[in-house]
Amino acid sequence: MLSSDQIQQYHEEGFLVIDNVFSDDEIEDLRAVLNSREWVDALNERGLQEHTVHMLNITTMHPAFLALAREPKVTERIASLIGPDIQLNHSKLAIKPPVAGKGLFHWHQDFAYFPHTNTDVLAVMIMLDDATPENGCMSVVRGSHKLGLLNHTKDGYFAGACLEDHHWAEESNLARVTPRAGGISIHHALTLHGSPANISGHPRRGIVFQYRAADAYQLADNLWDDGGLLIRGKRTDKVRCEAATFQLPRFKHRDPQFGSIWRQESDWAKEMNGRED
Ligand SMILES: O=C(O)CCC(=O)C(=O)O
Repeated sequence: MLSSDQIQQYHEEGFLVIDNVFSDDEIEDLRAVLNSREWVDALNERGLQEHTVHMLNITTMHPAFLALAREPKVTERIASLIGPDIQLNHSKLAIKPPVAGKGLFHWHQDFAYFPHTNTDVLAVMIMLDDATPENGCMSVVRGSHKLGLLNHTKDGYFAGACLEDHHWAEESNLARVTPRAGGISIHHALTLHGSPANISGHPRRGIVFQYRAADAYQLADNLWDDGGLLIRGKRTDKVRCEAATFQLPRFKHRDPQFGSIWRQESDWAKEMNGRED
């Protein structure tokens, strides 16, 4: 469970850092998975390469990651934030290799990629290495989850990043997110965040689970392989809608990673509407 101070901080600032959630042995076991024959076989089967910065669907690739997504040390904590019935939206291994230019993420809100009917959606990152400014830790804009969904489009298409740079211009509004190995960070899906490339000379490994309240229905983008996986509580088949207007990401080029499963437009209507995407 989270303390009342932690719950208050999440609601006020849009993020939390909690150290010492996992023991050294537990983290060592997770690191060992990444060096195991089973993991290499899982990568080979899918034609993936180890240095992929964001490797999605990891709960489907190894039982250790499935168990981790359901680990009560995480799920009991986030139940204090998004309620008892929790689903996975997606999972990923977030490796920042020490390769020039790799692993930079421009300022964005995760929600812009996969808007839902309500905003009880959050990311948990479990650190397998200490997160530091040198290895490209995230920075967040404190309280930015209260700004609603910001503009992530350029020329009408999804840009993958927010272009309103005044939001992160004021250094005193920013917080570096630096959990140590075994610690976690939690951030609201509307929290504006970004991170630079890794210049530390060593890889930075984190495991990210995007969770959602079971009554948050996804409005756009992909249904990932583990999307909708029941993590805690029950499936209610209820939808809760917040009173807000969300921009759906409209993609200029079809990208196998970022589809648009619920376009709300038939091929015929799309043609009539004069849209080419
Ligand atoms: O890997 C990181 O440090 C940040 C990744 C990120 O910003 C994201 O996945 O939304």
